[in-house]
Amino acid sequence: MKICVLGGDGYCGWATALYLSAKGHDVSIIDSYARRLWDHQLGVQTLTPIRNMPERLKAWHQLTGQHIDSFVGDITDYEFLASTLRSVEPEAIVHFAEQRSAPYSMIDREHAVFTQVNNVVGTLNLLFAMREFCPDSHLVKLGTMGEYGTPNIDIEEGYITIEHNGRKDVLPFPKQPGSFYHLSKVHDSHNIMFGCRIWGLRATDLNQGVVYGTVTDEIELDEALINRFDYDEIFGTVLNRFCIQAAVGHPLTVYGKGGQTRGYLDIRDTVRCIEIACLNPAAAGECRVFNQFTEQFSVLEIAQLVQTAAKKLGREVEIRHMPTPRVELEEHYYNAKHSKLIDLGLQPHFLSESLLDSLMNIALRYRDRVDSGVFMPQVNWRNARNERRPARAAVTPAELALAMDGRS
Ligand code: NAD
Ligand code: USQ
Repeated sequence: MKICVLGGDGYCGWATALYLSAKGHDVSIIDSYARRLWDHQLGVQTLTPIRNMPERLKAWHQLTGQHIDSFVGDITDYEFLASTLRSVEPEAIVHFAEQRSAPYSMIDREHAVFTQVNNVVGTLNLLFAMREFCPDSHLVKLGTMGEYGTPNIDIEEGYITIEHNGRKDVLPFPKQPGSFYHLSKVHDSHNIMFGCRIWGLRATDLNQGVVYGTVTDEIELDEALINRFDYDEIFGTVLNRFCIQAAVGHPLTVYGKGGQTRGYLDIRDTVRCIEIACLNPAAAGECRVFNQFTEQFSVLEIAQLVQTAAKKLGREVEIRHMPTPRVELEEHYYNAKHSKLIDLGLQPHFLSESLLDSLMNIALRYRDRVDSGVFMPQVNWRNARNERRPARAAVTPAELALAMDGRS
């Protein structure tokens, strides 16, 4: 298939682009490299030294003979997006290209506004460009489990049957998101549903849980293909953060009681879920929702699993509870359905000790790059304006220029 991966320079997008290319699909990437810029502005960097896009793509071509096209631009720029889609004529469009950090969106007004404009306008532009230039293409959009929040009832896959005053209907599942970022995904979902309804577009909204891991079969082929492994308080997700904290002997930062329960999945399952969605497109006018995760854990359970795995590697690590900087339930009911991707053939990689070992070993390999100053949370949901520590020159201007190179 001809597949366009929006956000293909990012954590999930890069792994997905390589996986789809390895499967023989004709892949092109669209990315503005905005994420590399945000890291630079925040003074943080991925643990792993990711290469710039031209180097990544050259290495992939040399290793496999496969060619991936790259288009550098911002999808909030309609002319750029439309002309790119017109030239690529994709059968499927996988959309990862958003600002995806909840803490980033809660720093202050500017970051909240930026997040919602970037995400909602980008997705809206995409819907209009699809309608105009590739109306039969299938949109595979990354949503998030956090759109649902933590209701005191079972979470369905996108829709719920409701009986009210003797009448019955199937309606979108209620959304109670926990950050301005998660809210941007809810707004996207509504816009996508509307686009399918009025224009007959086809879409799959993948409500993904928290992703962990960094390696896939393709990424493992060569150091030049290395993927992101974020661990800072803004972009690091909890399981990845705990593995790096454990590797360097930092206490595991459990927010509050640690009863916050979420759906999780291995990045190797992310890439497979995307392939499954692409190979089984939604019908014209249909907006499907799949819950994309494989297991649910509380934060404390994850901390305990990491603590045990670290001990087996000879490392004692403390679990430290601290007040949660977020506004979230610290203990709650959680039971989210997630059978639709399994029904279509997903065979999950469940969280294992060997995976935790390998993540900690990656952390040890790059331990010189670990900045322990970015472990503690500084963005508090209750503040309208969070003071963040000044950005440090983690990435030099020369490195940034190199990262951004690719326009030529
Ligand atoms: P990421 O930040 O690593 O990658 C996102 C990529 O999109 C970056 O390369 C960035 O430069 C690009 N981008 C952002 N805005 C853009 C724009 N306007 N135009 C062009 N490019 C733009 O994020 P990720 O972890 O790979 O997440 C990808 C998607 O998956 C996001 O939509 C996120 O909400 C969703 N998701 C991620 C997780 C997770 O745990 N990482 C979990 C659930 C859902
Ligand atoms: N948490 C800790 N300690 C930490 C970091 C986080 O206890 O050091 C807690 C948080 O308070 C939260 C949970 O762990 O309760 C998950 O936090 P997270 O930062 O790993 O994930 P989250 O902010 O929910 O966002 C991530 C991705 C986002 C994606 C989402 C999926 O950054 O793009 O949408 O996971 S979901 O959570 O299902 O909405």
